[in-house]
Amino acid sequence: MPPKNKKKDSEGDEAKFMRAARFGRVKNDLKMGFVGLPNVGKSTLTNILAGACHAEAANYPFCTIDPNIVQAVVPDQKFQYLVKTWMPPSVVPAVLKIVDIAGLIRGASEGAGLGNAFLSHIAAVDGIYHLVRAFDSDEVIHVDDSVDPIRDLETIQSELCLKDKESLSKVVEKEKDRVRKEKGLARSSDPPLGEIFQSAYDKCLQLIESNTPVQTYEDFSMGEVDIIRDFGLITTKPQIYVINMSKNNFLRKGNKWLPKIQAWVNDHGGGQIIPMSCEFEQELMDLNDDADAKQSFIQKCEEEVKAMGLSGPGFAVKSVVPRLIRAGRQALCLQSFYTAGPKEVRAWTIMKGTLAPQAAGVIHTDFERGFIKAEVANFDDFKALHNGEKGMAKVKEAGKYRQEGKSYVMQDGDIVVFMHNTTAPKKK
Ligand SMILES: Nc1nc2c(ncn2[C@@H]2O[C@H](COP(=O)(O)OP(=O)(O)OP(=O)(O)O)[C@@H](O)[C@H]2O)c(=O)[nH]1
Ligand SMILES: [Mg+2]
Repeated sequence: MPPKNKKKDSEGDEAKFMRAARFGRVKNDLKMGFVGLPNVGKSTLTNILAGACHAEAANYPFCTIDPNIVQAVVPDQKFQYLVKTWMPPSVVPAVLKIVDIAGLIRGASEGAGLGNAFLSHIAAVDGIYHLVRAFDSDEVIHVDDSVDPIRDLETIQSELCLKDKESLSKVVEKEKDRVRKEKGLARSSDPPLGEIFQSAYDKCLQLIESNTPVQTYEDFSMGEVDIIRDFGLITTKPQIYVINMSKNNFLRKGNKWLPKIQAWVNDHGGGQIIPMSCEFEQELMDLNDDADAKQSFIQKCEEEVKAMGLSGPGFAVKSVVPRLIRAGRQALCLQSFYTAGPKEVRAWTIMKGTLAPQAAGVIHTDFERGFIKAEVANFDDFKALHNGEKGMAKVKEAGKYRQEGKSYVMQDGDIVVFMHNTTAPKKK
């Protein structure tokens, strides 16, 4: 049995994602990666998310041999509002980097299929979209011959956990060597390890042996987190379960596997589940250049939903792509701030909790080095006050234009001008 989490019912999604990020890298260009069996739709969905045909998609296992990185534009109404306000010649939205990793199969952790190479590709991403096939199709071969998402979830999760088990055993041997050297003990001795190291190791091993991602465990101490961060485990990465259903199932918001998938995820530490349909999204995307055809496609889908006797806001026919991109960004704890002016409106990506000087450094390292202050307007204040003007005059009049210093923690959607001293000395 894995160690049990203490109950934290009141906790929102935000706090959960922040916790998942405790093991991650602190960077602004973090990547999500698609993980799953061959032929579950990873390349198809990567293409859809990128809005262009960057990755290959074919009915052939192992068609993706090199990891293929795409950039998905982050849907953002605040950004769109600023663009409409300023109408500048240059518009730069935030993007989420997504890696299309080739399919894993049973035994990958021991090198089966294109095994270990793919696992190293997974190690190189910061968060995982775990894509599971729940659609039937005689035309699309399933590597294990039948559609069974629970078996598939088990297969992939076991491979990730087996790989982590291997990493853990290397880590513990290395630590023992270090302690032996430190204490001048013989190579054959089995030295006791530090208390925090041992408890971190024991908890991780218990989780991994029960096929539960380490990331889902909530009650590690800060000391344990610091140690686990150096273990290099795959399952410390935040994971979102994406369920690829048929178009029909997607429209009726039901699939016989979904309750079982939900139960399986709950039994394995919990996590966000996003049901979607590549078939639906692909048909919709193919009509991107023809607004009328797109509208009539949606109408036709809505009629199908009605004909099934289903109605209400839960059955609205709309793309899940924006939600997928937002969820990926949220899982990586990324957020945007904006710079807006007559020449350019731009969204910049930072991690939650970033301080003003480091945010300035995302624009240019000189801005961080010579940081003086940030002039900040909250997006909602700007929208409520600017009265159609392309500038901050009205926001200033209302006393809502703030001067913030070095210790200011950037908030999602800040509109910022950084003041900096260009003659500040370079760091040695
Ligand atoms: N019917 C149906 N076919 C799909 C769906 N999603 C993907 N496919 C088809 O399944 C085949 C494999 O899709 P890919 O996106 O290449 O699969 P993959 O997961 O990237 O596979 P590997 O790269 O081999 O690991 C293609 O022929 C797709 O058109 C779906 O939702 N419904
Ligand atoms: Mg592929």
